[in-house]
Amino acid sequence: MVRAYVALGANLGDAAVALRQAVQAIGQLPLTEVRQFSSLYKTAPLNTDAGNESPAPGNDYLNAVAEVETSLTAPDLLSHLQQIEQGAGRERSYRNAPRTLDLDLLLYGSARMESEHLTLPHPRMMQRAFVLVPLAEIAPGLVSRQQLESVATQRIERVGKQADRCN
Ligand code: A4P
Ligand code: MG
Repeated sequence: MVRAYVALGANLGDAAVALRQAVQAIGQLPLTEVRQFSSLYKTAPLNTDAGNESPAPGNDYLNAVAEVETSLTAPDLLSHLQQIEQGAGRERSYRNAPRTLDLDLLLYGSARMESEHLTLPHPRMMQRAFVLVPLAEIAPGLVSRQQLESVATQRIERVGKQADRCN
């Protein structure tokens, strides 16, 4: 089993319901268990183009991070996550478009890889409070104080605590 971290985000429709349904769906994937699910966080929309996260127009997002243990390979896990996105009615209209559900694979054990479809660790995770704050909540050893300070200007507010164990 490999420990992996998945970022969840939504800013269309009932985002809280979308995130809760998504973590349930992740827990039902083959060879996969959800170990922890962070609080939900209300976050200011960021334009994530060019690796330079800046404020963007649009609704606030809800974001969270889940810790899973899986025996799926990283590409298989990503492909299952994309199927869950599709099931939530996501249309890939354009980059950074508002979305009913976005699932990004942040970390897969200590794997490092860069392929057409999958880069690990997720290349922009360290620039995003909406990833680092919920990740630090459930895996404090993975995020340093300096990393949190570097995203401290990005607006983020905790809105709901989840049960620690979801399986
Ligand atoms: N891909 C490569 N590596 C990965 C990985 N580690 N995890 C590829 C997930 N996907 C990975 O993703 C584009 C392609 O990245 C996929 O084909 C996949 O094979 P996508 O989900 O289709 O498109 P996207 O979500 O529009 O792009 P991306 O890069 O995931 O967008 P971002 O960078 O995640 O930004 N503001 C707030 N506050 N909260 C948010 O959640 N999210 C975004 C989306 C923008 N602003 C936000 C938030
Ligand atoms: Mg994505």
